[in-house]
Amino acid sequence: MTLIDQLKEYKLDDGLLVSKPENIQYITGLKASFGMVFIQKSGQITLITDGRYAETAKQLCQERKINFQLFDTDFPTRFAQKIRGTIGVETSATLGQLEQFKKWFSNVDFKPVSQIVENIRAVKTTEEIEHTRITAEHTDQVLHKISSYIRPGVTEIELCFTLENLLRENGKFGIAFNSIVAFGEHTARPHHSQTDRKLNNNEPILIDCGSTYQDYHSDITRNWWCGNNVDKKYKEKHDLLLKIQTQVNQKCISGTATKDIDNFVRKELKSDAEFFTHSLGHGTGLEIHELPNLSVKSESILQTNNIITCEPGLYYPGEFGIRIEDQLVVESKFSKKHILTQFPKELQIIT
Ligand SMILES: [Mn+2]
Repeated sequence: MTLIDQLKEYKLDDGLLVSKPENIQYITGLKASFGMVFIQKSGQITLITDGRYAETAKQLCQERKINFQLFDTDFPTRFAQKIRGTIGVETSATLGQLEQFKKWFSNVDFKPVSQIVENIRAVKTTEEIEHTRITAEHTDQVLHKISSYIRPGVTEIELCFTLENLLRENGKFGIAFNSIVAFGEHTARPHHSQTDRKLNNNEPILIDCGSTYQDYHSDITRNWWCGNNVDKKYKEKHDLLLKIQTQVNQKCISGTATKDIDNFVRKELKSDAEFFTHSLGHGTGLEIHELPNLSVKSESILQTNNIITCEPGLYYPGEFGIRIEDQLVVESKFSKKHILTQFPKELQIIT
């Protein structure tokens, strides 16, 4: 599936205006706070940006054989007003952006469309998979290192700071998202923000983090226990989740409806299903959350070379929560080597 196929499918005979930064980056290679890409059915692509990015943009356009238009005061008369017809505009554009587009492209009717470029981005190239593999391997190494910082008395904020320094590794990698570091009862909040709460002996720890390499994101969640006396209920629920998560990874093969995979988890959890309070997973790439969605509400079918997370969780308010998250490359058959996150999934006990 190419962009041009997508334009045909969405009946955008006069073209598509792309404004989402990650989509612009995907098509042209340009990372910019301001830009647009105009795509025509003929296959002609035009990158539009202002003077701050012009030099980089021109070079990229030359390499990729796309047209360049400088966004300056003459842009509306020189380029935009010459475009006519019905042009697709991404629903990710803000109302403010749309008002501006209407002023510049005054002879155009805009038709809101969603997920055109995102549908293409969902299937990764060899290079994109390689970038993700590199960043996932790095995050695995960081998790091995962070274990030595998990000790009674450390606060969530301190541990998170150490974690994120390790993830950056002197600038070689970036941070994929605000890392989640939760102790004790805080682990029951799936997206907890770290506090100055100290870790006590015989408490659980949940860490959900990732790094970026060439702007591709890794994402992993693991669980630790500090102390010798692992709570019986906690251990039981961790064992249950581990068993199901391992099984569900094997169901992530091309041709499978993601809602069926999500439903499988809920069925296996039986009476604990009510404590699994979010969807099963998501695609990753230039963004941390992209297509496909793994959810009961999703119509997505897994495709070869999707990169997805598989992250069932159980959350018992006021007590504890557990989430086991792997990131994997979808293929037609399951193999352990398609799992990008190789850090052990078993409960990590720190004594
Ligand atoms: Mn995730």
